[in-house]
Amino acid sequence: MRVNSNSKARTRAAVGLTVAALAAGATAGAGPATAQPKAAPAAPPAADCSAAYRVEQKLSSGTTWRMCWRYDGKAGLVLEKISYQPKGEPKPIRVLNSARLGQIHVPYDDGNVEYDDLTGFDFAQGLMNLAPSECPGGTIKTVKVPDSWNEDPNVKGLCTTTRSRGHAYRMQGDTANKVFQAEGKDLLVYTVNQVGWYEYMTEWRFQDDGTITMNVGATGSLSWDDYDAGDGRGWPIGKGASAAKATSHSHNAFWRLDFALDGSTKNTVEQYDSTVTAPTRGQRAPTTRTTRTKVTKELAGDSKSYRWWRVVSATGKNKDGHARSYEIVPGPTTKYPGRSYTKHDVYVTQYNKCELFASNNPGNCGAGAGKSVDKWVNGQSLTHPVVWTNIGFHHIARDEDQQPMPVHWQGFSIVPRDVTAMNPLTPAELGWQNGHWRPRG
Ligand SMILES: [Cu+2]
Repeated sequence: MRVNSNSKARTRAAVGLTVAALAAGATAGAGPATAQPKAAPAAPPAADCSAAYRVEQKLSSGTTWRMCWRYDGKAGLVLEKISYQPKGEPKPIRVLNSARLGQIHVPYDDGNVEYDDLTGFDFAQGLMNLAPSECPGGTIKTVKVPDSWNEDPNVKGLCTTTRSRGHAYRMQGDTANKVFQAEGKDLLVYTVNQVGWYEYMTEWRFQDDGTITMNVGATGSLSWDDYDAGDGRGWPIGKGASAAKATSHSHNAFWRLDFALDGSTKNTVEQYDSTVTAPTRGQRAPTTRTTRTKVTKELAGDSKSYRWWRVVSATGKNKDGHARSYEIVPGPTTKYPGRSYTKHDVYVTQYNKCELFASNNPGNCGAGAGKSVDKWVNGQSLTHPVVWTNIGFHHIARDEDQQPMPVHWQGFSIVPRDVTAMNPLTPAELGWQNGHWRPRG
């Protein structure tokens, strides 16, 4: 996108037309698609929402993901009551109450403009119709867009499908004369939202091993209004040395995760740091020592080498008796130091239903509460932690960005740590190899 205020109206009009044209071409009267009823009949309903708003997928490797979805007039797709049930677990394990984008903040390098796409630029209203070929093997659900620009607010805009991700594991068995290997399967849930010239793909990937990966992909076109930046603030993308220069900019994407491990929001947060020291006398190699710090108060955290965080269940333990947890694994990021709310990689705030967007939050969360996530980190004790992640991408355009612009991705994962007592995809023959073991016979 990226339009100055003069051209905003023009751009928005073009967007509206596109959506209307597509909506007109969509099948009339197509109701919401039903969820894929693949769960084992004995499984209790984990997601208490009506069928139209339920996503339930049993992957071929035996893992079932369940969740509810809704569509927010600013955040777009919101996934709720997300649970994970690998084979061998008697009931679904709740992971998250709510998972959603928390903002996409886009400042331009020339200092002329910056956008809060979710709360300031109608991200949600830009939901795009998806062609069946964009959701191979899956189901496209109809989404009613709040405050739609179109006469018909219904958009065939939510794809749920499955995808292979290559090896889940491989092991040359010493105890059996065979190779143990399996292909990993993912449930994918995604939408495409047009904002000005850009199209953002919001993708949620639920792996059969319990990992959840959330990514924003930016595609569409470079803004047609920003082709004049020299002085190291842009990159030539047309013919020759005097070509138009596309202005560089950042996409700072935030996610907001409201954890509810084992159904309880009283989770705790821990930070781990490791220190490597040179060998002392008599040691052959450097030593590495890892320490845990309990995060009991709100946090503005900085990623660094040898540092990680996890959210720990208040109640649930796996069959080994270890507390269930999910580890936060950030993807590559370029942290933008230009705004107070982009200065840190991870924020943990005490739950407040008004605190929904990392910047330009529309709600008034109380006197002096401020409009951005950094302001909400003010020393409260954490009894119901909400995790915010900030993943930045500095986009210096290149010739290949025309045309269309290839998708550039940014995101992170949450990875189970001790949610199950073993690899949830362990084949039955290896189920005894938990902890200290040695080959039998
Ligand atoms: Cu960009």
